[in-house]
Amino acid sequence: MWKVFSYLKAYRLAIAAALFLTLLELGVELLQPLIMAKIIDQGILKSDLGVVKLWGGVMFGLAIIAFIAGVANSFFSAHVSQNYGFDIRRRVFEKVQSFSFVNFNKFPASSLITRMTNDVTQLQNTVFMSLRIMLRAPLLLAGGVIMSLIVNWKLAMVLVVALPILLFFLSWVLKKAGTMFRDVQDKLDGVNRVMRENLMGMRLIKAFLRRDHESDRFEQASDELKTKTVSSLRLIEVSIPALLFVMNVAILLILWIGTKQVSLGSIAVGEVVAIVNYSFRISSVLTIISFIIMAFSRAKASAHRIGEVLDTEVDLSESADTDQSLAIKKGVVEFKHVTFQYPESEVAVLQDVSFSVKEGETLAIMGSTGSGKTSLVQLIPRLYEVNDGQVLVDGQDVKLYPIESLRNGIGVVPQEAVLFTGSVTENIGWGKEHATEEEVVAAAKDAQIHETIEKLPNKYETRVGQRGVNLSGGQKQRLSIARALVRQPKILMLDDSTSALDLKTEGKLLTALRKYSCTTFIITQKISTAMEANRILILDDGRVEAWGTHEELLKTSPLYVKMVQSQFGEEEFQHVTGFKQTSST
Ligand code: TTP
Ligand code: MG
Repeated sequence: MWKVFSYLKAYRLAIAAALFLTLLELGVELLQPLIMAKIIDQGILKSDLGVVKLWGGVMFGLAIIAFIAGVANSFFSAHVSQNYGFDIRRRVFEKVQSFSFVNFNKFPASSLITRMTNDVTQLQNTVFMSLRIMLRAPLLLAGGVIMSLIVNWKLAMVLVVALPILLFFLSWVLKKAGTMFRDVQDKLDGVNRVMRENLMGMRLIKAFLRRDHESDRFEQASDELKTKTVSSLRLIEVSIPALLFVMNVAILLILWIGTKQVSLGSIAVGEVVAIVNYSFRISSVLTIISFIIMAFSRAKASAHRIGEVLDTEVDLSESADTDQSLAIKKGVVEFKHVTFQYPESEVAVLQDVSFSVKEGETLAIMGSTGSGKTSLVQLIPRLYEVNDGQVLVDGQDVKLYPIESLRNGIGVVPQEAVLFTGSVTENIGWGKEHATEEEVVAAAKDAQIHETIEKLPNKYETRVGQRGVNLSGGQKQRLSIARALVRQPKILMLDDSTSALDLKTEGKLLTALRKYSCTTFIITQKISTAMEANRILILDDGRVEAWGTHEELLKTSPLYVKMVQSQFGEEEFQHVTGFKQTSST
């Protein structure tokens, strides 16, 4: 947690300037009652107008100095706190970017968003307040007591006794509120989660008429947040009157003892007035201190939550034996007895998987839903680590590649097309740094989306994603294929990416892909697509049921024959397989 605050180091000078200005302001504030005492005792009581004028002038001058110091302090405080917030946001963002999938499972997206926004703001506000008033409050407290001691140490003893009681109470509140506010931030995560899910699933909610249900869910999360916040604030609210009570008793005591001493002639009226004045200032500071405690407790909770993200160990990093010179040259892929299991799951999703794909060849992967197709291809760009066996690219274990050069050579088209807010060009060009206009158009043409784009209102400059035009499922799929193609990858992975395309468009796409001479993995449910590939891999519940050419599989894989039967009519079946349907079962 302290690491989070240590980023303030970069702003040492500005912080020093802000603190110096605070001290200046504080000095003026502490001198004022002293001057007031002088004006009363030497000016008013002795009817000396000259003294009143002189010290009145000094007080005015000091007030102007304090004003200027205050403005300058605000300037520095704002500078430090805003930059500090900016730094932390950037660091958290970069850290999250480096997360592996396993890391992501630990932090829900909504929680990461709260941490990057609300928690950073809490820290920012606290830093601003610290520089602006936080230091002033404890110093004014201590300074008030010290000045009182200087004015009249006997009378000031009352304050000296009251102070430890106040401090003990304050530290107790600080500790208790810290834990309470951590709960508050967790509840805020909850509210954000419901909100996020709702905004993303708006169409579904409307179609299913689940508005009331969702409203209830939101209300519940929101209510939990309210209850937690109220109970945390109550602690602070109760603490203010308690502190003021102690101080008021002290002031009464000072007045009582002071009056007696004045009548005995052992103390001047101005001195009593000064000490009472200091006591009132201390009282007003206590209210501020309560606010500060609240801010600090919140900041402590937020710093803890941000620290959790920053301290997360990225488990999928490069090891010592990484060969920095390695890069994908051919795109040969081989799986050797690969077994893989998701860290959060109990069972292996892939077991003893072995196969290989030659340079420039296409492998179709088939299998029922949940059989492990997506999991299998995720292992090639090393999004997850295998538990057993090896994944080799160009004959080298993927673990030996620098992650960047490994992933640079791979184009991924995920099962669910993801578009970013921006123009069509930006979305396609996203696949390759500094992609030229021509490269983008060429990729779009090959992905069979060029004609569709030409019909959009602003063609390639049309905005898609949020607040842009909506595209159909198949259009999104083809945009993400174009995004992968623009990379000119050595290995291309299409995860069910042609599912929404009609046969004719799909055929054109597959023909266009041939000229890319990249090793291609096509996950598909369609036999017609699979037949275009050099070989087909059939997965069944995480195991390789069969692997070979279409002709080979017709002889060796009952599962494949079944799929062929179910997808083709009798005549087509005969044409595709070369034998009558009845003879195959
Ligand atoms: P997948 O590999 O996603 O199965 P699939 O791609 O063959 O299925 P589909 O055709 O529907 O796309 O999942 C295999 C198993 O792994 C499944 O039981 C769910 C599980 N799984 C996880 O536990 N975590 C994950 O992140 C993913 C993707 C899958
Ligand atoms: Mg899948």
